Amino acid sequence: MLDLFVLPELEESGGHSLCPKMPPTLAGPSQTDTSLVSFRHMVQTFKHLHQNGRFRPSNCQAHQRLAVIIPFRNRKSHLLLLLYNLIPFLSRQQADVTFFVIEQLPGDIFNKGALLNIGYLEALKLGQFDCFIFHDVDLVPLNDKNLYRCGDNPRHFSVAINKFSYSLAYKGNFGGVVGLSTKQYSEVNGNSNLYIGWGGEDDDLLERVTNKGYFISRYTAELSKYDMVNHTRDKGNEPNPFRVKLLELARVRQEVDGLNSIQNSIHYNRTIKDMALFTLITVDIDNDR
Ligand code: UDH
Repeated sequence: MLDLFVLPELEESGGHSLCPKMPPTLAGPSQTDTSLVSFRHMVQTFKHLHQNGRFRPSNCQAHQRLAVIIPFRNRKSHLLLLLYNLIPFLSRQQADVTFFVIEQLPGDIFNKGALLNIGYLEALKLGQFDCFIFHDVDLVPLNDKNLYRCGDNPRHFSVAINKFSYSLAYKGNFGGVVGLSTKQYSEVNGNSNLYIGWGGEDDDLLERVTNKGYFISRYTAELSKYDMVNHTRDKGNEPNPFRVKLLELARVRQEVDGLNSIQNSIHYNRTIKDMALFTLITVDIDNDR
């Protein structure tokens, strides 16, 4: 049955004209809304928006079709908080957005790079997207002028996180929340599938992006503020001892490790479920294929 699950067809403009480049509905700086909500409450709250996690403006056509890809395991409270804040944030941005939560089942070590690749590949089987936003579950944006859109170069959105005193964690940081057009992500061959456990996959992606001649776009720190939810290190995502060695050969591996090799480098089964606010892709990964 699962393979019959397809997102509702994208009607093109539906007679609407393009939304303004700068949405008039933006509010600027905000604080994280920490109200404790359930999924049921959220589905009620946002019921005027579309099904299957697809939201779009009612009176104009968005500039881009966004897929937000959220890597996930055992962080339900973070996911609730993120969606409760991100849905209104993106509505104010007049975004056309579909959320995909890519959940790795317990068992093997967390493999964030592979989850992002699976999210990208599965999303494109279900719908058409111009722009992919890869979004850690624990980062809540604090200024809706931080426009979630793709451009000529990949964009790093989460520049100024409270945990790092609202400045870049380190020069060359390309983790947390990043956006690449569908074409850019394909061109860089996605993420590496080989970073098993915490660390390194984001630095590897930066190598891939710069190796293809792109540079990283960033808005100002003022616009790019985020709250990171406090958490301890997750079981099953311990630091990867091989991450530095892997990174040294990032550019050498780029053409043979990524979107084009996922079937060969890991073994995975996936199931897909419509959760109303988002599409849940559950993945059982065996890293030692
Ligand atoms: N993630 C999960 N579940 C996991 C591991 C990772 O959902 O078990 C996802 C989630 O989207 C998270 C992202 O992967 O936001 C990145 O993982 P992370 O939050 O562990 O990475 P980060 O570098 O934190 O943000 C590292 C551990 C910090 C320990 C701090 C102790 N003081």
